[in-house]
Amino acid sequence: MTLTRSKSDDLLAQAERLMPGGVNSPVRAFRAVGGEPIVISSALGCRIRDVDGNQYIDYIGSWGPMLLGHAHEYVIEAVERAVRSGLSFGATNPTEVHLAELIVEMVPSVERVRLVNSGTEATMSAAVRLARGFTGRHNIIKFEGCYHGHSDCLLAKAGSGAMTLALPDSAGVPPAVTENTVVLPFNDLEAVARVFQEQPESVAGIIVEPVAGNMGVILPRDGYLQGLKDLCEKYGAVLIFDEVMTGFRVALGGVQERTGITPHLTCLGKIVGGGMPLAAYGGRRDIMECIAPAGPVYQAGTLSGNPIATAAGRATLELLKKDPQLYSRLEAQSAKLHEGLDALASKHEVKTCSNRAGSMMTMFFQDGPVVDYATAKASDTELYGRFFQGMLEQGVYLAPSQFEAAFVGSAHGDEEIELTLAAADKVLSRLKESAR
Ligand code: KE4
Repeated sequence: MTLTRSKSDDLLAQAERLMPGGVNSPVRAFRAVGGEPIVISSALGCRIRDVDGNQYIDYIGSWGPMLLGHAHEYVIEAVERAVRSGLSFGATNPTEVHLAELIVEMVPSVERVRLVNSGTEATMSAAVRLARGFTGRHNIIKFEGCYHGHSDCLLAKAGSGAMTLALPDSAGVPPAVTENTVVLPFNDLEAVARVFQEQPESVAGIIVEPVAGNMGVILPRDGYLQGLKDLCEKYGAVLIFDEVMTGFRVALGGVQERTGITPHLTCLGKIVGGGMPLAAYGGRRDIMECIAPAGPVYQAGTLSGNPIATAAGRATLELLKKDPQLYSRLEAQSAKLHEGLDALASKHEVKTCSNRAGSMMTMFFQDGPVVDYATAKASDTELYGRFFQGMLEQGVYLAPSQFEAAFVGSAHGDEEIELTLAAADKVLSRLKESAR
């Protein structure tokens, strides 16, 4: 079934004449899976509709924010009420105070919080500047395959040896900017210990996705997160959990609630803004009190804590708070999808390995196991691209890259899971036939 897509194509042609790649964020261009993206005109619950009227079951959910489904009436009504009182004041407003209160209440490590406008801002301010300002040290450890937004010093790739400092991972980033970034393999605690042993006074902080989502979903090995925390506490470095994707996703209080391992700082985004441009960083009081105007580490933002964005975030967190069974329902639906896809891949003899943390998952097209960037990269990305395109034609919208997560939300009911598995049955059988 080929989708009618003339209106998408016309708009994309116009978009490409106006915006680099026709998009405002690279992954949306479908370069990793081939073909042309679709232009989305509306969304409701777990479904999206494109400008040609095609409808899809959506497993991207705006890359994570739409845990409660698109256009949830409680969130929409909160935003509608807020806009009638003005869009932005550039001053403290009641809603940002209420949202800050909810974040401090829900996220175990957060005693003080600063609201910003994107995950990139949160990690840039927390990971780099605040950890450096608090410790007086310069080096930041990050992990290969983990993505923390596009700030210069975090767009870095491993140098020639584990001990050497990182190289830029994007044009336009001067080598001098990544010289204080150390990039190590994810899930390798020994590699981190060696850096601390070699340079005990140099590391300002470690930033980690406590469950990785940006090389596909990869879970931390047993003991890994606690090991990172122990090393940070032994050597006086700041442990930062980048929970932009996992916060309010894998549990109300994120990975730190699921594991009981609390970092010194946490970055939040996506769900915390309910789909609006809002993110946050927070953590231990003495560290956060270093942030201006309370302390000497500068960070600012015209629209930070904006009354409309905070209305969406507050309404979202209020819904999570008053639905204690939400995460067990999400677990059940996600497990149904996960196990169903695994069974179908086996049935059609397509090699896959699925990793899942709560309602975020990735089906890697390979035998597995997938435990770090190197093993993730061994996946058959061409086969994933064909699976993606086949599912799109069947009305299922997956992440347009093997190295992203799929998200199940509270609006994905039994019907949608069954429709998804029926689509996967057809597509995987075709993949097998064409592989012969
Ligand atoms: P933003 O600046 O895009 O709001 O957040 C950056 C970020 C930080 N930390 C983590 C763990 C993240 O996953 C992200 C952004 N995630 C990507 C999806 N892999 C956003 C999608 C996109 O780049 O368009």
